[in-house]
Amino acid sequence: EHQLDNEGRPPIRRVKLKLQTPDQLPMKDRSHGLIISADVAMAVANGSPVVALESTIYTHGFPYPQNVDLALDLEATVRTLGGIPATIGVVDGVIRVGLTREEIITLASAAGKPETMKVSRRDIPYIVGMGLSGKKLHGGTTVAATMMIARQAGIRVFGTGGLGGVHRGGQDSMDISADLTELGRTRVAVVSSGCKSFLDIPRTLEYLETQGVTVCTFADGRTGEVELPAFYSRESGVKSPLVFQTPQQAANMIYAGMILNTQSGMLFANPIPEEYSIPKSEMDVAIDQAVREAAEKGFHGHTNTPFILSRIKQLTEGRSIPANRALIMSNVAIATEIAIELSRIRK
Ligand code: PSU
Ligand code: MN
Repeated sequence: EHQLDNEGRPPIRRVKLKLQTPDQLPMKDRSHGLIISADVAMAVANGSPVVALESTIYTHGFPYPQNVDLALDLEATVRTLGGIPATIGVVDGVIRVGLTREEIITLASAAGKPETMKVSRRDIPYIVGMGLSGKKLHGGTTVAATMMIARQAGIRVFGTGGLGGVHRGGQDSMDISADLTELGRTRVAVVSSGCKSFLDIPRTLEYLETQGVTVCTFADGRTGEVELPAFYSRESGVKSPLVFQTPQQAANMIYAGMILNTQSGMLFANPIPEEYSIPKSEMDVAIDQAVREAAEKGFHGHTNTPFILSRIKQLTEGRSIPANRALIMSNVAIATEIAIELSRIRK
């Protein structure tokens, strides 16, 4: 009874499956949890160069009101260079892509309040679900959460300061940032200054390699061995696995990931501008002291990083704040150039 095809095989039966995946939820349901600004939605639809920006640096990094200045300066940098900024964060329990000036001020002025959340991937269902339940919280999104949301919004390039990593002693504590697994599973290109050297940089690179993440440092004309930058320092003592010389090369790597349909993220490391860099030897002294004090005083788990960061800030006598600002500005500028090149390649 079967009708066989030319090669004697039974015909393929086409079954219509009715799946209820989140993507197929009616728009009205989706807009409860995630709102994309008209600017950004239009730019993504047109293939214009959009740059995602995170917000944990405003809620849990810089104090108010410097965080507002920084947020607005970063957006202005993207615009001046010809891109469209998309600052991502959670305001009143709703994820927003392309925060308005008012929303940026709302979020930034919630910095330091105990109810303001640092939102990583794991926290997204909580903060949005609680919002739907009537408890409307504000939250700054980490690199991991910002990547995940950027991907859903169709944004491919993201500029930030530093990345989370494997903490020193992470082989025992298992304190490994969700930023690293996110880079393994979410196809967004992140421009950062590498990761901070109070983390375990060699193990962070090993972990990223296992996760299949392309890690490539901007050499900007330098030849010979190029090290992965370590946030405040241009050098880390650890060789960068790969190197690129122009934003166009980075854009072509992103494009290659698209046409080959790889699902992994990429990390483009951009060293801090020379004039703001703090030499590794100097940073090592401050970091070793801060890490030692943290152990002596019993700062473990989630209290470890805040303690170390504030001690480093004191020990570097405030040089770390302008350095932090300068490196983020530089990363966001390169991210914009990469987004512009990508937009050209795709047209
Ligand atoms: N590194 C910094 N400053 C920061 C962060 C990292 O120098 O503010 C933030 C970023 O948002 C990053 C997050 O994604 O911390 C990582 O946190 P955790 O290690 O808890 O995943
Ligand atoms: Mn952690």
